Amino acid sequence: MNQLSCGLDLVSLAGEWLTATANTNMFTYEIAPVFILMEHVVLQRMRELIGWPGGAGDSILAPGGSISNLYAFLAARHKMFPDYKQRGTTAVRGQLVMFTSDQCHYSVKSCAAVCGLGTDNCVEVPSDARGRMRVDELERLVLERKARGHVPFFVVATAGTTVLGSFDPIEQMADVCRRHGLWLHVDAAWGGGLLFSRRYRHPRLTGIERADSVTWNPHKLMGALLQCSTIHFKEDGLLISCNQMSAEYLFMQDKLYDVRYDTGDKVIQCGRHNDVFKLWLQWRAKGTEGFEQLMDRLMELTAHLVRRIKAQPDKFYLLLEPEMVNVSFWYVPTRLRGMPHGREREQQLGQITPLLKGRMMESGTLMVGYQPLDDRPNFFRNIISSAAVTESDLDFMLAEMDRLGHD
Ligand code: ABU
Repeated sequence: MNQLSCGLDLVSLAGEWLTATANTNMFTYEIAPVFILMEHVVLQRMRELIGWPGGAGDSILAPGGSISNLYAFLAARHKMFPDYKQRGTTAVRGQLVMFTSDQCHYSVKSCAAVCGLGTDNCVEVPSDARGRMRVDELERLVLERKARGHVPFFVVATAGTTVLGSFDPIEQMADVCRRHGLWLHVDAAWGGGLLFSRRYRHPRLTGIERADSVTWNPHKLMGALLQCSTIHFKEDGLLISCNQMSAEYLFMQDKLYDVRYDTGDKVIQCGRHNDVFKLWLQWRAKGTEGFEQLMDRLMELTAHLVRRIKAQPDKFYLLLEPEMVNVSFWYVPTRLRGMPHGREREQQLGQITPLLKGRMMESGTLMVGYQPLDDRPNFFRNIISSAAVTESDLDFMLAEMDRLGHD
């Protein structure tokens, strides 16, 4: 219950074993022909699920969601300033600025730090009480930066925020991006799996097909073994044009085969781990319907936990109705049960939360993540992303928290 990536999918495990046995790199077709073709098939199918007609576009598997977000940043900058690759900062007149919500994953801000913008130029747009970006504020802040002579270029929507599991309003953000000529990236590292679910995809991911790029991590909600992260681009050809260095010892153009199957020059890494086989195998075993059932099941389990929390209002306090499988709550020990809920009680609950987590770890029975957020002191963030979790596990979890924390 502690991290976004939990559990063990046995088919994916089998894929990982075979991957290790083959022990090959993914940078050229000649040393990984079948795996490269699997990447083509799997990534095209994922682009179809995003909603790009016929699965058009281009994608790559990257070492984690943070690097996937970085690839999106680099492609967006390359699209707007194709000379940046050769000329560096002199290719840009004015200060580049990017926008994301104050609930985004920290890797988004890190793009600004590592790519020379500086974190002051990663504008954090305020979110509403449910953790969703306020689009009116996005537009106001874009206009404000433009008025200062800055150059907005990159907007990140989060589809499934790390703490609350909230979804930014992609459709409205896409409208703002269109009005101002900005690249829209959707960080769906966490929430992307819901694209499989006809029941839960909308309204959470409505408008994702309007994005220029999408991060989506199968190692999270879909249960693929770590690591398995993907980045998708609507425009084909951008990845290679942005990142290509044409190393002559590896990416010779006069090879026996169609060298477009050499994927290594699309990325800033050289060596690339085979992260596709376990996902391909898992998808073959489960089918698209199987992934849909998994998503629906995780959401049903979440609803069960929310019902159980609400049924015990003296012991548990739900912070908000979840949009995804993140359930945010406080455990209330006996001595605070008669106290009216307010700032003072929240402060005390915030102090109790890490102590209770410590007791969980010492007893060895469970772990549930916690964190403060904005003006809310430490609260629990329970994650249901393992297919092995059952209703009785969730009932046990609440009972165990009460056993360990009631005093
Ligand atoms: N990359 C986000 C993972 C954070 C978590 O598991 O809580």
